[in-house]
Amino acid sequence: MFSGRNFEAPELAGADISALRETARVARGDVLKMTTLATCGHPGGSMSSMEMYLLLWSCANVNPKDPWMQGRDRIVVSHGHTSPGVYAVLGRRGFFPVEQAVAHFRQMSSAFAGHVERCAPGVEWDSGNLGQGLSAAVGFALAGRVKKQPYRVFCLMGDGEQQKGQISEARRTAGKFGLRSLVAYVDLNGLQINGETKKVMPQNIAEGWDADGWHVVDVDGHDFQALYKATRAALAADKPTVLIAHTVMGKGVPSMENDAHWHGAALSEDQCRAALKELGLADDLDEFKKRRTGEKATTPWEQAYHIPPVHIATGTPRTYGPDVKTDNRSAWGAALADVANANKDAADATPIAVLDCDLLPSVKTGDFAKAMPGNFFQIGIQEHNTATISGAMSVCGVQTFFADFGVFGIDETYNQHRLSILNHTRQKIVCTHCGLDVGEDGKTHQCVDYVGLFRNLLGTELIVPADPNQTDRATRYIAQSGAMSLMVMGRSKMPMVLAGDGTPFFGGAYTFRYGKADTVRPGADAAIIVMGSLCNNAVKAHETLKKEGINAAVIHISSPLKPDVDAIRLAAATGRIVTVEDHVVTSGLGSIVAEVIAELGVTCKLTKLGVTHYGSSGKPDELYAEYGLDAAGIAQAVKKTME
Ligand SMILES: Cc1ncc(C[n+]2csc(CCOP(=O)(O)OP(=O)(O)O)c2C)c(N)n1
Repeated sequence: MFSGRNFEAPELAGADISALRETARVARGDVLKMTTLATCGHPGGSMSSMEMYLLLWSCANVNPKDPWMQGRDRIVVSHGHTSPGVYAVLGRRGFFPVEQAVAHFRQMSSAFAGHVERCAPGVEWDSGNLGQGLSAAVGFALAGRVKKQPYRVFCLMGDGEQQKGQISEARRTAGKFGLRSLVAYVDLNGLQINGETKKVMPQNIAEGWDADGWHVVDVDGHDFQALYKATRAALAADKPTVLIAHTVMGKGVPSMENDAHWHGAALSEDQCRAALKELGLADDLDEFKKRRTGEKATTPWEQAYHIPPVHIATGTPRTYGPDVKTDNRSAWGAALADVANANKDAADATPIAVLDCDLLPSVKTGDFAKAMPGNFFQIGIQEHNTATISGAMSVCGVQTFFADFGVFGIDETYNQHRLSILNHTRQKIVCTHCGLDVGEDGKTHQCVDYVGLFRNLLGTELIVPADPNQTDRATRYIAQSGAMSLMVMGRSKMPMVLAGDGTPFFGGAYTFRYGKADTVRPGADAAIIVMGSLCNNAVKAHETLKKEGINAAVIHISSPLKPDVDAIRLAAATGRIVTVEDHVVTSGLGSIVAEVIAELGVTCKLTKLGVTHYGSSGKPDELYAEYGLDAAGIAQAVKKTME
């Protein structure tokens, strides 16, 4: 029996250390062969992190035969460019046949991508966008807390990577929440792409971790016993621990050691053969060369992301009456609290968590925090970190909501969301204060590009509700959805959108269906296609036009990324469409409608109303008037299309 299983024994047995050393030697050969065959990749850091990888995937509670085992320890590799080292170790530990990784590293259709991806069994988080892995590890640890699962989380990083600010956000978060189950490793090889880390950007690595409330322990990163004992002690500590692992880039092949060139360059074939000799390994490069071209690379594990299904009761929708004036964000906060109360005592309910960045009163998550105080996490003004944490929590089966203002929760954190969708996460990003509707805060706070940005994130859902009634129902929809979702709303209070008979259009028995447009007013002369809280202005424009004998339909699109093609076809049949959005006119609803019309091959005149230049401070209604997004402007645009 291997002595280090689950870090239970006080130390590793001598025979196990010998076996680990032998595996490390062979795995270094794998690293060299895979990078040489691919003619690219990152052997240097792969070889300096080798002992840490091997120790963790040998001693942690993971199961190569069941990589997605419930309650497993999570090992997050943040410096994802060291993928050759990760694949070599995972292969040697039996997560998959190592030969597949050696033969097909970085090859089209292979599971063994240039930077680690979750489609390779054993990999927990796609990474390589440096600085995000510790936040993911914090997310895994918080999810373990919420789910009451006592697994441990290990996070490995580079030393150059420590220059990223997001790491300090994650450190503070782990310190604040006392994440004792979390152990971090910094591969201190002293080198990065441009040479010595201390010259590229001087940094006080140990002091930074210490200041943020971590135990800091120096360790020889190539000494299995030292790493084992330090990790074991870390797991028993009263706060999170970082091991500063002193290592050598290119370790194991003297001609590569301590040379930044090998950070991201492959050996030539001749150099590789010589290095294999230095490592005392057989030269089987030609065999793998044949395999690389002779067999097709595949990703047999692609579907195996194993996020548990969602079980959430959505409660009873609220209806805000015709005389009520309120804002979408209050409706979202109330519906969220309803969902929390409907699930908090249900044993089989998917756990819910809410993350806030110091904006609780404005983003209306206070009632949730009262209903489920243990599931509410105040992360402070650390949006990059929060965005990644929410994604990571969601892949552990926690329905996680990240509520923020649009400019911070969408614009500021775009790359974090991008990495989240690549990681098949399903968190809910809920952003208030979007559009010109943020008004007096001015252009720095007017998030007017949310559709444009999220159009790029393939597979995400985006909902822009028209009024508080639709917001209520959309909130309940995203609460039980398995997709990564963004819900966008403004800031202002508004009256409800009413049907022709004066009842709330989106209230009562109205059911929100993602991708379904709502015809708020029928009309055959023209169609106003509107998104979000400008719906009321569109209805007013409809009424003005009616008095002048023009019957313009009002169609509300709340799901611009899944446009309702049938509704747009009917709108186009009127011959004139005016799109209306509190969003940059070049990348939002109008562009999407234009695309649908072109793809349908129908003929129709299209006028796009939206944000054409950055706004100023002002009351939302004044701003809307300036851009022609008020009722008068919309009516005017419809009339113009009819000239
Ligand atoms: C956010 C981000 N910026 C830049 C890069 C490009 N990049 C890849 S590796 C690297 C250097 C990393 O140095 P270190 O963490 O010391 O890793 P090592 O050189 O030890 O492998 C850089 C700048 C990146 N992947 N992510």
